[in-house]
Amino acid sequence: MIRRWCLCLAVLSLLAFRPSAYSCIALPTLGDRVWNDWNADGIQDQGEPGMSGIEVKLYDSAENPFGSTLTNNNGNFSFAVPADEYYLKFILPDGYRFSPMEQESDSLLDSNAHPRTGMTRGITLASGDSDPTWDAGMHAVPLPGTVWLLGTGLMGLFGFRTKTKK
Ligand SMILES: [Ca+2]
Ligand SMILES: [Ca+2]
Repeated sequence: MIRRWCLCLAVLSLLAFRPSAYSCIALPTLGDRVWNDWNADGIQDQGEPGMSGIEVKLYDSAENPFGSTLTNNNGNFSFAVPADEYYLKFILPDGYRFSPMEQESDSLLDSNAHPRTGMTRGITLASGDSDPTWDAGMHAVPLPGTVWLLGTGLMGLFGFRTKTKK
């Protein structure tokens, strides 16, 4: 019993004189979301879902690769990195385009991927920062024939006769 108390006192003494032994230094973080921008306006509207499994690459201030990750089921991603300047690059899946960037004054809701390259502007992170304003809106490229089908639907709507099997 005495031995156990001695051990506890020894541990507490160490912690008391070395606060760094039990405190963690949190790295700055950045993120936040890739979403399916159904109306292609570059703004996260209510009901537009996140896109999972999208690759997001991180580059350092010299534009060297620094890391990469995939978005989760909600389309979210994040990096915890040392304070510095970084760039993100979002990788488009087949059949998608980027939405227009920075269309909204609310940076939590706008898209930050360049429509041609998928790269963001430089992101400066200082110690203790948490920046969840970096997003990418993507929308499906219409497949060939979509206009034809729409036209067919409109013709039906306006009373054109269609053949049906009896
Ligand atoms: Ca939208
Ligand atoms: Ca944003």
